[in-house]
Amino acid sequence: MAMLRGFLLLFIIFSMGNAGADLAKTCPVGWTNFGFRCYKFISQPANWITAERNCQSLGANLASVRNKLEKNFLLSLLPSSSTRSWVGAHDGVQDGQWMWSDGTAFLYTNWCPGEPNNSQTENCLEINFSPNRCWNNAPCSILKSSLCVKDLCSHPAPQLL
Ligand SMILES: [Ca+2]
Ligand SMILES: [Ca+2]
Repeated sequence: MAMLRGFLLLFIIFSMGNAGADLAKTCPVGWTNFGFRCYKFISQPANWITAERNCQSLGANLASVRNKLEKNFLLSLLPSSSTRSWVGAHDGVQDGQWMWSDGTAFLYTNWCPGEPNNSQTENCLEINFSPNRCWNNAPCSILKSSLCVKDLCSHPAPQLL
């Protein structure tokens, strides 16, 4: 009976046409789904801008964080509790004005106590800093692992030429 219900559910889903197709969307191989986005941990150490460009080459950006659930999920992607990793926020345009590279509004934060500090020299955001696994601003030139994000339903940009 449970099996029959399962088949029925599948039938209903696939009968929904485009809606069914959307439900069936999955992240590319090597990416992990959370919510409506796909995430990838990049172990190769890089400075912040190189890490962002690398994410862009994969059709993504350095990860933005919108809430506590996403913050915790990103931590779960790190190979150890001491792996400090770049995400997509910087205040390089204007000191103290933090922005996410993917355009997400910078609203949720998880700064460590006393952070962000050294406002002129630390313009990029790393996660998993200190035993509290909170956020730190650090010099963008430091080499770290990184986390990329892209939308589950994103499509390649149309070729203009
Ligand atoms: Ca700064
Ligand atoms: Ca700092």
